[in-house]
This record gives sequence, structure tokens and C-alpha cells, in this order.
Amino acid sequence: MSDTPQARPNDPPAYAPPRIWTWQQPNGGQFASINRPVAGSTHDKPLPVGRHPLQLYSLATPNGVKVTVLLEELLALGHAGAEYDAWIIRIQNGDQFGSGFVGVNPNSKIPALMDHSAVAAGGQPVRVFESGAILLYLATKFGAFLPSDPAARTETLNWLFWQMGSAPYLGGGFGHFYAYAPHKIEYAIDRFAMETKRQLDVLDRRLAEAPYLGGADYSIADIAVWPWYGALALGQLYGAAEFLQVQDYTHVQRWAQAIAQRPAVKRGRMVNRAWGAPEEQLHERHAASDFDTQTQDKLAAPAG
Ligand SMILES: N[C@@H](CCC(=O)N[C@@H](CS)C(=O)NCC(=O)O)C(=O)O
Repeated sequence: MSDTPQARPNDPPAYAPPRIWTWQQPNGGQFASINRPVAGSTHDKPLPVGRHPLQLYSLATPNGVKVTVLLEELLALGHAGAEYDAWIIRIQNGDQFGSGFVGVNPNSKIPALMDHSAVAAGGQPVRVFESGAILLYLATKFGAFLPSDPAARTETLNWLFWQMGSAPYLGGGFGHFYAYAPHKIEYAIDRFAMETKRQLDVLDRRLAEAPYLGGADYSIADIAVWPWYGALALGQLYGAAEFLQVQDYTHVQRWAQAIAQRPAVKRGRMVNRAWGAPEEQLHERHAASDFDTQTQDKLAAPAG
């Protein structure tokens, strides 16, 4: 038997990587205009600061939605200190490379949070980046959606960090090659479809034994996982529901549908959203009343 991999009928023309990689732009991919091989800011642009201690700079992608859902859940629980200003960062326009944003997140990715709570007492604002770090920061600050019992807390953190490690295979792997790449590459789609289905099965088996990922209670683990795997199960991600046969993951289906019904989740999904139905787009959020008065359908309606 030969060790040489066999070409498959759908393989693209062979590509031999050069000795040294160089940046050839554009590469034709959906995100070609924002992908760069270097970090740092490209332009000077301070970030706006509103009147609440919590300032969120984000967009309603799955990673952004995690944070707005948690903030809306905290407010629904009565934590008035979770009031926040949410500013839109349009990543397709390169806002994440502005100097102000890079100051909050040197990794140039949404979501990013500044907590100015300590400033009034002479302290420094706190920057928080990486959605998992933001969820943990807010859950700890308000003492909610993260159990205090050590075993339940550990199980919740297991699933929170599972999401951080797993979703790049779903988004950057499966979603990229199935929905966004300029060419359909069978090898890549096969590899990441297999991994995505395995991950759905991991979740399905966990949700067969407990109502929520952390156990008995809804927590930041569910809030982190739902915008990716819940959306996928509900047919809202990459148009891939049939391809991946998501209806077969019955426990994930039950969990995804229950979370989708939560009023705070419905609100959180609207914040910093700049696509889809106008009534579901709240580009910026500065007060709870904005959901009633500032969505795109309301702003576009003629006065009178
Ligand atoms: N691990 C990060 C991932 C954040 C992330 O990938 N954000 C994307 C949008 S979902 C982004 O800002 N992309 C802009 C870019 O890559 O330039 C997190 O969980 O916060």
C-alpha cells in the first residue's frame, strides 16, 4: 500500500505551499477585507462612552450575543447595576482595528467590555475581553448564573470552557468552509462536519442527563453555548440544519427551544444587530426602553 494520500474526485487543484508564506490579498474569502497577519490598530478612533458604568463594544454575532443575553438576564433578575450602553462595532468595516477598541481588546475581536464602576471612587476602569472572561466577570460581579457550590460551579465552568475550545471548530472550521470559503473543499467540509456532529452529540448526551449544561440551573455555560449550538440546532446558522440533520439531537432541541423562549434571550439577540428583520435590530442600546423605541423599524417610520 502506498503512503501517498489518494486524490478524491472533488479535490481542488494541488497546492504546494511556498517555503515562506506571504500575504497575498485579496484571497477571495468572505472576510478577506478584514483578515490581516498582524495585530495592532490601523487608525485612531476613540471609543464612545455612555452614562452607565458598563460599556459594551460589540456586534450581535454568536460571540457578541452571549454578553447581551447575560446582561439582559441580570437586569431581568433585578440587578440594576447591570444597566449598560452597547455600542456597535462593525467588524466588516474594520472598527475592531480602531485605537480605542484595540485598547480594550488587543486581539481586535468583539465582544469587549469596559467597567467604569470603580472610577467614581478614584479607581481605574477595568477592561474585559474574550466572551468567556466577560461572562465569568459579570457572573462573579453580580453573583448570578454561576453556582457557588464548588461541584456545580466546576461543572458550569467545564461547559463554559468547552464552548471556548469547541466553537472555533464550528465557526472557523465548519461554518467557514461550508458557507463562506470561495471554493467548496470536500476534505475541509467533511472534517469539520464530522467534528461539529460529534460536538452536537457531546451536548446531546449531557442534556439527556441534566436540564442545563451545568446541571439543574440555567447558567453562563448555557448562555455561552446557546448562541452557537442552539442557533445551529434551530436552523439559524449557516443554512446547515438539513446537512447536519440537527433534528436528530433531541435533547439539544429541547434545550435550544426552551432558551430561545426566554424574554432576556429575545432581547439580547437584538442588541448590536445590524441585519435581519428591522424590528429585531437595535443597533445601540442605552436604556431598557430602547427596545420599544429605537429598533430599526421604529427609526425608519415616518414621524406623525
Ligand atoms: N474567542 C473570542 C472570539 C471572538 C470573535 O471571534 N469575534 C469575531 C466576531 S464573532 C470578531 O470580532 N471578528 C473580527 C475579526 O476577526 O477581525 C471570544 O469568545 O470573545
